[in-house]
Amino acid sequence: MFRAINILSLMLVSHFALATPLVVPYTERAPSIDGLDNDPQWQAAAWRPMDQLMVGSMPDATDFSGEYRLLWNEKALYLQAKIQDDVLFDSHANPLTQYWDDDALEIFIDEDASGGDHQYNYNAFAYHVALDNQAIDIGPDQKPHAYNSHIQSRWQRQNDGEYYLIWEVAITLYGDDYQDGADNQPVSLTPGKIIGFMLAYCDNDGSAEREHFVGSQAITPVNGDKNRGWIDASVFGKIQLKKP
Ligand SMILES: [Ca+2]
Ligand SMILES: [Ca+2]
Ligand SMILES: [Ca+2]
Ligand SMILES: [Ca+2]
Repeated sequence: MFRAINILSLMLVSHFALATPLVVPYTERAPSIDGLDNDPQWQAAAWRPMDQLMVGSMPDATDFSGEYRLLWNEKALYLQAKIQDDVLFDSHANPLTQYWDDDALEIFIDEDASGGDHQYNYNAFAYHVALDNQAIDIGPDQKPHAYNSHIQSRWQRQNDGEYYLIWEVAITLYGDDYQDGADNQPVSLTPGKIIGFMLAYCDNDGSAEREHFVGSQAITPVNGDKNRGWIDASVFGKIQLKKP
């Protein structure tokens, strides 16, 4: 019995330890961050699902569904998400108030893929990109801040018989030595680099709190809670930058 459990836990550990990072292709020319899907560069990038429930109930496809793809060059990581959300909702005018309860694209970045606690430090970032394109996370002072210089964001509604969003983001990466108010230098990206990454969407269509929080990673619950990404970078997935 114990032996069976030990073998099972070893299999689980090795599964996570050996999980192959998702490959991100290189693009010399940055895609236009304009919410339009007409950059030929994106054709080289594979679509990845956003289908893992973290908070609330699992929405049906018209309520929320999403997928994303990534590109990189030395300057930035480029994200394009295709999001279906029936109601776009932003009930808190102050971007620093309950930003997780308004519709938001949440981008988790752990520049050195270290994993570990990042709740009140810069070991990793959890950028809540709001409908007004501002990017909010909690700083070491345990207060929310806008990190708008890290995130260039633009979305537009599109229609292919149904309405959806194309949401494009250029993400500038900063290391765990980032300091508030300092002259921080972004990290120049290089081939082979492994980065901790997760993407999620906070969907609210008119409730007091968000109705669904769905992301790209399956998360092992802690005391029944799968909403671990804003605290623990170890639950992020990993991506690897490839250059032909
Ligand atoms: Ca574009
Ligand atoms: Ca919705
Ligand atoms: Ca880190
Ligand atoms: Ca919504």
